Amino acid sequence: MERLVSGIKPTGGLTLGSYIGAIKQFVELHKSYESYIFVADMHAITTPQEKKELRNNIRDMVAIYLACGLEPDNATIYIQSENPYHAQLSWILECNTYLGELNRMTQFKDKNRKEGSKNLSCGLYTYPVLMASDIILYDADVVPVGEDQKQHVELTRNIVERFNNKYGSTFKMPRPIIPEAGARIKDLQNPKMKMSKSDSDSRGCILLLDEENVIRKKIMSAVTDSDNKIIFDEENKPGISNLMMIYASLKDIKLDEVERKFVNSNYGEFKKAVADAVINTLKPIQEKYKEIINSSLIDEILNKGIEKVIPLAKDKCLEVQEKIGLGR
Ligand code: AQP
Repeated sequence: MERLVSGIKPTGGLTLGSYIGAIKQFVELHKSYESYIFVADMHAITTPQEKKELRNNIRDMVAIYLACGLEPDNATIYIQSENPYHAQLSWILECNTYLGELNRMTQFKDKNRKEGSKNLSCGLYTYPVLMASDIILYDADVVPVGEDQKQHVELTRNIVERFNNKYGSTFKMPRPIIPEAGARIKDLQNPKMKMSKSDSDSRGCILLLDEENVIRKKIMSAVTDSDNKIIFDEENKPGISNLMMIYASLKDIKLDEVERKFVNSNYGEFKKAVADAVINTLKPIQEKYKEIINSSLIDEILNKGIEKVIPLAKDKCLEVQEKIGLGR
């Protein structure tokens, strides 16, 4: 059975973007692969985090994974920082990555442009290498991610190729899995920008735990053009195209089917259908989340998860260190 590895940063309330781009795929795929899904808390601290909030967000993330449908019998769920081999391998990989490669990472360039380099940590610059470590430490075959992470998986593939050429076959070559609809869900108020936990205006971002009336209000006031035709055209109609992506993904249908279904509808009617689809998806998740968040299940699953991954990661790291000549 092939292996799947992926994770999400616990940097705040999870968005509908992360659900559609990542979690929905984890849930759909996790029974067909040997799956390792982690909480990427070391990635979270690449930007400043408040201690108590970070702890809560880590726990929340596990509850959300479970509430969305990940079954612990089919997926190993763990916290990244509890396995020291992620950082150990990351350092070795950093020493086998070129500055030029990191300079080309568009996500860092975008943040740098927005926030100015003096506020950015070195960790934010090198985190794509930690991500490579997260993936190849477990010999992952596939990595389900949203479009914004594709470049980082490409970097991982370059690192694997270079390392294997230099030291002999060591790591598996991973491949990204990117959803057909919903690879990049946009902010509802600024549909040229990605819907994001930390960067989005709260009116433009649907959180998985938002109440029904809040979700409805955000979708009904989503920015659109005035043409009133439900046609997919990301360039000229980014707002309506984004809502179509959301609808197509949640209903598991193609974009042309969405066009056909709403050919006689106006924007108000279509937005109502999108809001219904989002609410129908999120309501059962929210109910399950409430059952799980204060239960002992979370710690039980995390204990089991970390026990399973540490020996795997240790073996890989020792193999790498031996090939390089580190230690005795
Ligand atoms: N808007 C999105 N559309 C599609 N996929 C998305 N993902 C995130 N936002 C969207 C995918 O979700 C996974 C986890 O992302 P993450 O939280 O680890 O990192 P991120 O992409 O940086 O998410 P945010 O919300 O933008 O977090 P902050 O604001 O803290 O930086 C990834 O697979 C991502 O592609």
